[in-house]
Amino acid sequence: MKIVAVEAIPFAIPYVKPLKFASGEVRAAEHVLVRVHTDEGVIGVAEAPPRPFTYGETQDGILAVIRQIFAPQIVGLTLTERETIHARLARTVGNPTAKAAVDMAIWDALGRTLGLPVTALLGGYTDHMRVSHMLGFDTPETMVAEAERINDLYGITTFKVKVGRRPVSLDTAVVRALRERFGNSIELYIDGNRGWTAAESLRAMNEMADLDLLFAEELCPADDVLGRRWLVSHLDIPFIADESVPTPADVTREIMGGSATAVSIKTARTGFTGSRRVHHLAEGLGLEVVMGNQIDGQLGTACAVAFGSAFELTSRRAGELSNFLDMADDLLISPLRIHDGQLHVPAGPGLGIDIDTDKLGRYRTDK
Ligand code: MUC
Ligand code: MG
Repeated sequence: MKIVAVEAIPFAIPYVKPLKFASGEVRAAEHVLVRVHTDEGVIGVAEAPPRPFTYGETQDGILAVIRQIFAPQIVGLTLTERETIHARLARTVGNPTAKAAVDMAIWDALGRTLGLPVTALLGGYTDHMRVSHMLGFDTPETMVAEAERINDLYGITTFKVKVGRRPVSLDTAVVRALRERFGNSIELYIDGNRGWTAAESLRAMNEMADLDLLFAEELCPADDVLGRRWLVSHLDIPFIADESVPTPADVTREIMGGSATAVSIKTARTGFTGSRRVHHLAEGLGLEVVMGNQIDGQLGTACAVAFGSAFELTSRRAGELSNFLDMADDLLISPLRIHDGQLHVPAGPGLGIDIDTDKLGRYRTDK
């Protein structure tokens, strides 16, 4: 079970439909595949999605930090020394998706070595989650049409609407159009990616008071400390902290400071080891939790559903597990399939997935 090598491989797969939101836009999955090799010939995998506009990580930066800093710190340790590995990676501030991918590839290698699914090792609560789909910026008509398409094709009935950084009236018109088209047959919530001020956020929330929103996520920046606390104190639905809580300590700060009342857990940024910590913290504090999506490919989504299904709290709400639908292709031999609004955890040891080496050969950008 000794780790003998950690590889970081850049790849790029275009999006058929780019996703636009208040803090940025994604047109291609320019991610990093991490492969952890053991002395028994087992290979664990995971992917790191750079989000420069959120965490400041870039594809080149992820390759460098894994190859030059993280790999030398963990080669020679065994797969069961996960807390030692976590402590060594945690010495470096930031770099959340690079750390998370290394952590999850180690869990995958451990599961494959033991012949057990990672989801069972984590908690084994259930084998599937309901899926929530993210609707990126467009006109109200186009966003309603997209929700109809996703609902028809995949049976998805929960939608997260991206808002912020464009006229508030346009965003509220989108949410109103969705509610009018689908009535109470769908769940709706919004994510501002810090695009509004606290005052704009409250005005928008008041305008949408009759639209039965489930949650409001990261509407204004957490650094507007008093403004955000004021906003959250005026809301009667949970306010989800997402990019303001990349670590468990950030969760404590935001929740205890009154700047959020719910948490988005993203395995892409806290891996399995850190996401467990966030889950336990949320459970202890009695917080709502949503499994978020860092605009992951299928490998990242397999990680999110493995974790989300492992616990009662994380599987309660629909998880954001469908961004990969907008990609032109992916790396897995057996693609993930969403049916009846649900995604099942791939069966099998580790993450239950295998990388298609032909596809990796086609999309890797280092050869
Ligand atoms: C989300 O929930 O915010 C967009 C930016 C980011 O960091 O994650 C995505 C989705
Ligand atoms: Mg978000």
